[in-house]
Amino acid sequence: MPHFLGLDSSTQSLSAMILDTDSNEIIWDHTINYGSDLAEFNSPNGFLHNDDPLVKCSDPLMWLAAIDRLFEAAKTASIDLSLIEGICGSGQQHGSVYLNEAFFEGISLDGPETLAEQMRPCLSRHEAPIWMDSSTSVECQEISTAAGGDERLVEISGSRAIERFTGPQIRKFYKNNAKAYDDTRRIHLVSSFICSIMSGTDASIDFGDGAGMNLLDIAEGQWSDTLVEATAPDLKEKLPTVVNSGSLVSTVSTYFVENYGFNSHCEVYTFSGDNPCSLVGMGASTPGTAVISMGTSDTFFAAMSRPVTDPQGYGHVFGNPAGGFMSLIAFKNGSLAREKVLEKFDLSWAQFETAILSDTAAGNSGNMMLPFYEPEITPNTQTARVELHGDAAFTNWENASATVRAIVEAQALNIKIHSAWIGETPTTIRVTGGASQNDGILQIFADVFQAELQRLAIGNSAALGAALMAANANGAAWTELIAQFSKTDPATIKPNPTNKELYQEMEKRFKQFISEGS
Ligand code: XUL
Repeated sequence: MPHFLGLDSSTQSLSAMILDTDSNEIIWDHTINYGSDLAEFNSPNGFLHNDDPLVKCSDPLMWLAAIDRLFEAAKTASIDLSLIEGICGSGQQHGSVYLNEAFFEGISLDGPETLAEQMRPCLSRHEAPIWMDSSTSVECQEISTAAGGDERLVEISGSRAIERFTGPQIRKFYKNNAKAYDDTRRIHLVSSFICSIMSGTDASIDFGDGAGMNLLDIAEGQWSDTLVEATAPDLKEKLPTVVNSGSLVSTVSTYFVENYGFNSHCEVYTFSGDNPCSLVGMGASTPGTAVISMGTSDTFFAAMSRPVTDPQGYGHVFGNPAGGFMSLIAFKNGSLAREKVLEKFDLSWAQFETAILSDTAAGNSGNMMLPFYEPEITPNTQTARVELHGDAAFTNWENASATVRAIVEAQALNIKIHSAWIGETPTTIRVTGGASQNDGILQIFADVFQAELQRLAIGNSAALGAALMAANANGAAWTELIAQFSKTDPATIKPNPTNKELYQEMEKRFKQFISEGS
């Protein structure tokens, strides 16, 4: 009975999923929440308070304390970790960990102390900037200028310079703290840092997560000299090597054998980012099926048969852990904006659903909204833009049901418009995240995209994807793994073909509203 472990070190928690590929069962699915389980790190939402709202950093020692806490919980639950044959993992993308010379010895983890205690002296920077940080606009500009412009950056790395991406974050650290930058000998992503810990070695970065750094030449699969030089001096020697996701790193660190009973033969494979892992876990690693993740922010991602880039510069190209490439587009105004409408009219989620399914019809009688409660990243609006266009009751905020439909129609149209550059219209969309439980929201997305919407039967697609990557690296075939574990809920949402033209017309009007105010 071979067991495989997938870890997901995400913004707010660390999760583990253990699969048995003989019985096709999930043996253990457990989460350590940073805010509630590790309150001593003062990070209720996974990051440290900063007076500057643009700055978002986490304590990397908290991520390590969570690993010890997780395997303690496995012991308590009598989970036999010696049955695990392979480990892979997922990390929140873009975040970076800065390590000094001591790291190369310290990573063997042969001391008696906890992971956090052993790694503390190896940090050259005590905070790790994470993907929520958007304080690097100046550095993005500088990198873009030095590298020959945004178009060139997109051509090389698959993305223009993006505030949350690792390269601009590294440049900011180098500019603000040259001495600590100089003392830094290794810069890891969250994924490659946690992989280093699990393997007790200085692990590589994979193409999936590496592409979210503004440093990788995605066609060559190598760090780009142009981008590395445009970012910070002597950076290349501080970066790990870059390899395929799921490559063999080594056997598990003796720390886990001695403290938690792992088998010394258990293998560790190169980790990836949470979105690439989720692509696999959602069973969407081949083109034709896209994924929309409806969380705090919404993301759209899909496997690509060839690496097309977004001419408008909003979308990104990352490596697909199952081979080839994937697209990813992030939209800041997801659940956050939907909740604003809910609160404004004091509705429950059940009423929100009824407003769509029973009280209003496709097209919303001509009423439309611009739904950007926070400055949006796709499209780039420098300020919040909430605008109502339509009849008097609607524009005076007197029609709750029409406003509910308006925000969801606007979000669906916005995602459709800004994912069109991928050029592969999905016939099936798999949905995940809190809002994907709402049939009203899903019906609008099905109609706008004219695609069938499916929910995954298992939550936490990133940890699942990581466990599947471990099983695949150990020899199991993708098709079988996905058929066994990435099962969808039989209740799918089908598009209504009579709404197709209506939404095509709305798409044109929506584009016009966006461009009018910008
Ligand atoms: C993707 C992104 C987020 C993080 C957090 O570009 O920034 O989805 O990976 O999970």
